[in-house]
This record gives sequence, structure tokens and C-alpha cells, in this order.
Amino acid sequence: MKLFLHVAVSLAAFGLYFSPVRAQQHSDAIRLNQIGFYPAAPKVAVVVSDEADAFEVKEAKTGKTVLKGKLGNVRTSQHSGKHTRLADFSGLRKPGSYVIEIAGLGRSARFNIGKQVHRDVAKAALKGFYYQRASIDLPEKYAGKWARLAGHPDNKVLVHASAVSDGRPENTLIASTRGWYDAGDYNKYIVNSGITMGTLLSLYEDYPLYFEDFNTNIPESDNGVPDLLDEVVWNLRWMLTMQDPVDGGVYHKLTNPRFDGMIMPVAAKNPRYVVQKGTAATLDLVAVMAQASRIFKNFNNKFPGLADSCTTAAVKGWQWAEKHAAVMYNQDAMNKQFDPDVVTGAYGDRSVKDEWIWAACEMYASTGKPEYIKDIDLELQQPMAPPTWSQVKTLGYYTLLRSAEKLKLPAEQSGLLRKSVLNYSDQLLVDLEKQPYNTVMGKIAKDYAWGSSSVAANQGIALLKAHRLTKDQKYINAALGNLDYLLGRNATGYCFLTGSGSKRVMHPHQRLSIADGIVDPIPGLLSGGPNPGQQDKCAGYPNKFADESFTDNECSYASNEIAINWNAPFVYLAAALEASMK
Ligand SMILES: [Ca+2]
Ligand SMILES: [Ca+2]
Repeated sequence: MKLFLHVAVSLAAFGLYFSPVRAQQHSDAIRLNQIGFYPAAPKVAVVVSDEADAFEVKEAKTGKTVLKGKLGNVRTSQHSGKHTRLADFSGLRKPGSYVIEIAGLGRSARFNIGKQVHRDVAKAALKGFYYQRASIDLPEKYAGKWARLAGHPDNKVLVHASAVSDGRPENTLIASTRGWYDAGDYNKYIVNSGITMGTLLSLYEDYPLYFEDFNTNIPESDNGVPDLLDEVVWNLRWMLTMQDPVDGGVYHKLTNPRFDGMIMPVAAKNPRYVVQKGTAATLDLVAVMAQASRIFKNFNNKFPGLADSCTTAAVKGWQWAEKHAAVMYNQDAMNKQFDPDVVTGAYGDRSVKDEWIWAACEMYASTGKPEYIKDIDLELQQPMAPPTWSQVKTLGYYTLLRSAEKLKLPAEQSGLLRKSVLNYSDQLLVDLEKQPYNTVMGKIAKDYAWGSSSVAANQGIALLKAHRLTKDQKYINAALGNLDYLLGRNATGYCFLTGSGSKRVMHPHQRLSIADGIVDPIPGLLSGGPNPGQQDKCAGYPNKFADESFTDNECSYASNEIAINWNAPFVYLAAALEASMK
């Protein structure tokens, strides 16, 4: 039923977009950013066909040809062996709406050329967090047709047997309201909140002016605070409640014992627990609170006492971690020892060295006290990698680079940091001109890890840092290329942000979108993207090729779930490019 409706809706949109030449076939063989391009930026479409040689760009409304070109040399995908050729129309700079047409293949999706062309997707992706809010009604005024009642009030959460302390025996009731649902499920995990918050707070610190008028139509839109920060505060206040006031340790997660069914939040009534404290969760909270404290001290009149609360939480968490330097969260071991068993997302980590680095860098940047990094091996000689939820040291490096001047960082240290980001970015750029989609994303099969869309976005963030350090345009062009990837120039042809693009993700693995009875999924959510692991064993994957291992299917938690730690780098990439490409 849902599939049928999807087709009907798509055809309606198709008819509107392509009214002058309705008979023309809409070709899935022409892949491009389905949103658009900046006037001065590179503009590339990828043609997956051996049958074509030339292309034309036409005005969408009139059908008038505005540019003709030859396709580039044949490139071969290292993942599928398929052939691609580039249609480079960078010479077209005039703002407007266009399509690409190729004789024998048909027409591309319609796209725009214009300033601020990605502002709407940046806003949509930040608004995606609003839709993930727990413990609050989402009225139609802000949520449109996705309006819903509050669920998971989390005002009576049980302390799990694994998490007891002197002041909080088993089954103590605590309030731990607010926060964002983590992903397709309704639980709230500190570890994944860590990287998400770090990414969003860094976006604010890197581009504060851009967010002065970046309104996402949320209840806090008229409060004189950037909506990016208002959204962050919704989760920050939840995170503060996850620290045991008795000893400063932080609960790993707030969760049901088992996942809720495919139901709306208001229908979810299962008991919720905070479970075992751990070093990863505590240090992630320390890092977030330290960073938040230096940002929100500038908003003391809007959020009285918040910055101080963050500072206190960071210091107390740091002290707990000093006494518990490597308490790992091992869900299986915990379940053997305690009841009830908890089988939701584990977010278990093998090493907390990187959590120590990140927390130390944030504490140093906020306090100016070098003793926080004195005894920490910052591992600056090792190759840099973009952050993931379990490997967060790069978030610390980004903060040190940003604060280098203020901290009077030794030249040797800032030199190593700079080299680290540039080496990583330069290595991404090697052989870019040979890549089947002309993107740094996907050069190696490893890029298509679970949540590969976040790999593309985090590579883009690193490239933006390299651009900041050097002002070299090649880095920003490559970052744009990864945004193009996420918005359609990829081996699946999908635009991975829900609610955007012409070939849309319609069936994300997300309880809210599945249970609400509305055809369109909640907008502004980044689908995980190709993952050849195919762990969900869903029917519908086209093949086993790394770059095509994606299925727009509700069952596909391995390729089509959504998650806050994937949305955050998308918001960063799209908004930072908007801020940079004026
Ligand atoms: Ca606001
Ligand atoms: Ca780790």
C-alpha cells in the first residue's frame, strides 16, 4: 500500500517538474545533486551508461538548451565494475532551474543554480532533531503534518541494578526528561549523544555569525538565541540528568530493556532504566559539558546558570573518570550479572584512549589549564581519521586547532595538528579524477561502513577544516562533492536526506515514520546509506556491491536507518558550505 502511494506521489511531482516535455523519460542513469549548485562552484553530473557521448543542459521551464558538452572519459567503479562518464557543466553560472538531457537516455532530475542553494536542506536537517525530541508534544505549528503527542516523559526512570550508588539504590526513580531519540528507536544513549553534540557545538563555534538568522521554526525560534543552540539545549539538559549527583559518574544510556514496537511515542509505556556508569559515557559527557560551558557563558541572560551547571558537571565527571579510568560498558557481561536484561543498542567501546583525548582537549580549551592535557598522549603523530561514536579524538583536535591562538598552543603542537588535518585531506584527494562519481567518498570500500552517509559528511568536515587552514579551493570543492554525493550523485541515485530530492528515501527504518500513518517520512533525516554488510538481511538490496548496498525499505536498519550522529555532520557540512559559499 505504501509503495503504491509513493509511486503516485512521485508521478505527481514528476508531472509538475517536467510539464513542458512530459513524454521525456526521467533517467535514473543521470546522477547528480538533486537540489542544486552554487553559481561559481564546480557542477558535475555522472552518467552511468555506455550508450551516451554528449549532453545538453536545458532550462526546466522552457526546454531551451543553454549548454552543450561532451561526456568525459570512461571511468570504472572499483566496487561494481560499472562504467561512468562525467557531464561537467561548471561553465553554466546563471541562476535558474535546469535539467540535463542526454539523447537516448532522457532527462535528469531538475536542479537549481543559485546562491544559498543548500540553505533549505541545512535547515531541514537541523529541524530533523526537533522531530526526534522526546518528552514533548510537537504541535502542527512547528511539525506540520507530522504533529504528534509527547511520549517517553522519562520523569520516572528506574535506576537499574547495574547502576546503583550509595544515594541511589536499585529501582530509585529519577527524572531524566527531554533529549532526542537516538535513531530509529526511542532510547537515549550518552555515547552517541556525545559525538552528535560535539559536532553541532563545533559547528556553532566555527560559524557563529551564520546562525544568527538561521530559523528552523521551533518553539524557541523567537527567543533571541540561535535555533542551533536551542536545539542543542534540548539534549544538553537531558544529558545533565544522566550524571549521578552522588559521585559524578554518568549512566551509559536511558533505555527500555527491549526495543519498543513500531508504535508512536505516546503509545510506548514500557519501563525505562538508566544503566551502568562507564568511562566512555562519562568522558563524552565531560567533553560536551566543557564545550557547552564556554559557549553558553555568552548566553547567561537567556539560560541563567546553564553554563555553570555544565562546568560543574564537567569537573565532577572528570574526577569520576580519574578514579575509573577504563570502566567499559559490556552489555553481555552486565546481563549475566543483573536483571532485567537490556538488549537495546550497546554502544560498547574497546578503547577509551580517544575519549580521554577529546575530554582533555575540551577541558583545556574551556579552562585554559594545560594540566588537563599534560598526562595525556594526544597521539598527534598518528594518522587522523574522521570521528565516529567510538573514536572521538579528532573532535578534540578540531577544538585545539580552533583554540590554538587563544591557548597559545606551542608551535610544535599546532604544527602537528595542522599537518594531521592536511595529510588526511590530501590523501582523500589522491586520484579524485579517477573516481566513478568524482567524489572523495567511496574511494575505498571501507567508506561504506554502517552509516556510510556520515562517513561522507565527516570527510567533508575535515576538508572544510583544511580549507580554513589553507584557503585552498580544492578542499572546499571536494567537500561540496561529498554533499553532492549525499544529495544524489552516488551509485544508488538516491538523495539520502528524507523530504528532499527527486529520487527520495521514503521508507527509513524509523519508528516515528513507520507508525505515524503518513506517507511521507519525517523530513530532514539522513539515511545511513550503502552498507555491504547488509546485516539486516532485508530483501531488496540490488546486489552486494559496496556502493550500491542500499535498499529504501523499513526493514533495512543496516542501510536505511536514521541517527542523530549521522544527521549532525550533515547539518555541519551543508551549513558550513552555505556559510562559506556566499
Ligand atoms: Ca531561537
Ligand atoms: Ca573509544
